[in-house]
Amino acid sequence: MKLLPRLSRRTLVMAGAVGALTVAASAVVPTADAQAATGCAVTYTTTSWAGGFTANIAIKNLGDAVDGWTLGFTFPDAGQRVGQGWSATWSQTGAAVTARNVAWNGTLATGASTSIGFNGTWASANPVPTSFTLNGTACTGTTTPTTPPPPTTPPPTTPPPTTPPPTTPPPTTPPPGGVTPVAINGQLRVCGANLCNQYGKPIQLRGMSTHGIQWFANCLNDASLDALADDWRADLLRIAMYVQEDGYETDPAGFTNRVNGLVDEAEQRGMYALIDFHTLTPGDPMYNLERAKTFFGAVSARNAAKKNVIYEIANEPNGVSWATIKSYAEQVIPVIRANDPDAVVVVGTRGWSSLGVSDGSNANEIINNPVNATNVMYTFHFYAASHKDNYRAEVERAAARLPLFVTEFGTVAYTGDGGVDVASSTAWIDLLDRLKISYANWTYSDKAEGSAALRPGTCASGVYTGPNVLTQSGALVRDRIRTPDNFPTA
Ligand code: IDC
Repeated sequence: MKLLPRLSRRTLVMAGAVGALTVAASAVVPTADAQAATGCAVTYTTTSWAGGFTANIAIKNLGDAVDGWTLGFTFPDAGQRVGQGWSATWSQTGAAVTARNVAWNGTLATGASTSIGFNGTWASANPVPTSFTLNGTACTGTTTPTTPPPPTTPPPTTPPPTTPPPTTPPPTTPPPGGVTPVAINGQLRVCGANLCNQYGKPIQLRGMSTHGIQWFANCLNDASLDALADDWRADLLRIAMYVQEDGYETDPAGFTNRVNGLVDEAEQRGMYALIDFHTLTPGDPMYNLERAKTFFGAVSARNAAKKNVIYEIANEPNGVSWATIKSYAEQVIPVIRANDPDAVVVVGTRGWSSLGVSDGSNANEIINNPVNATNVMYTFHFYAASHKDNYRAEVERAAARLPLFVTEFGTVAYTGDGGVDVASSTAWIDLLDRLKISYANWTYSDKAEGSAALRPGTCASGVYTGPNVLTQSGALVRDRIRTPDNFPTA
């Protein structure tokens, strides 16, 4: 008979809205040698805001290797609910919550850890759960207060897991070929005027932009993101976080968490996540400089270890000079680099990210005076019914000198509404394909406007594939996105 030492360690940290709890336990092994040793350590960290919270949970297996696990805990308050979760299958009955492994994290060797989490809601109070079980074994201990973490975001959590290795099936149906865009391409970097993958080969990412996440969160859930990854075979999810218009400025911690949750959702499906600081009105990015530093400091610290994150620091500067945009970029980029030195950063351009063309200028102002930083790309946006040959000509000319990223385009007019211009949209996408310029289409939402890919009512219905879902714009863009990728590995 073998007795494992009883571990008894638990720390509880509460500082403002940030809470963390560590629970460790190891069970006594019964006499039979065949009986597996069990034990677990759980760290539960939350960040909350009015009515909502994000929980990040690190699970460490202290027993024998397991193949398949279930984590159980009980919410202390009856009003706490699990919402959108990641890296596990979540369910809740009354106050009891269970999280079951997904395909790629079911096997946990002795000493191995995995990280899961969810966004939740609370009604009257949001206390941290204090006891956990793993495959039925209780993880219990005593509370020892520790020094509270600094009161700023991001939460001091273990980041959720990195992308599963290519041999492990992702939690959703794998795309044809079996491996995801992130699994193949890994950490991206700028090489010359291109975006290159981990093999140093130029690639093009094709995907969709959300609408404003303050308005169309209901279009962003497991089913819709599965459809984007599997049915659309998208490489990229752009997360459009407006700063004004009821966006980030109204709830910085809450929006930061929502963005992080979507980064994880993209990662689980092997898609890149483009974090869009969606400034629009006012057009001077300096108006939001301090907010940008706070936000990008938080998301870059939290996501530094991930390979799927690209930072877009200003959606559409307008009414300002290139010199002002460049100065903004040179103040925000160091904040990102301090945490995440190797991530690609995309910088907005003059005239609503038109490379200056909509202001009567052109890309020379950037070519002659580029941002003083490496691993940087420049934003170009177009709306096909409004922006045509002269814009295409400038993109083709500039692409020889500048790494360009079309972080947003519409098939319709610049208002985001009206009819699809099929001829101009086709000419644009053909050009982007030929030049290997990455793109995201506005929008993966069901707003009643011409640019939306989903028909009104789709997100309430919960069905994202099949004949009754796509608008004319959605059908055109999906047909272009879902063709096989060309991701060279040698
Ligand atoms: C539009 C949306 C529309 C919303 C409006 C104001 O389509 O539903 O009411 O913003 O927030 C952009 C912007 C993008 C615009 C889009 C269409 O980046 O926010 O979205 N557009 O007007 N630049 C050029 C066009």
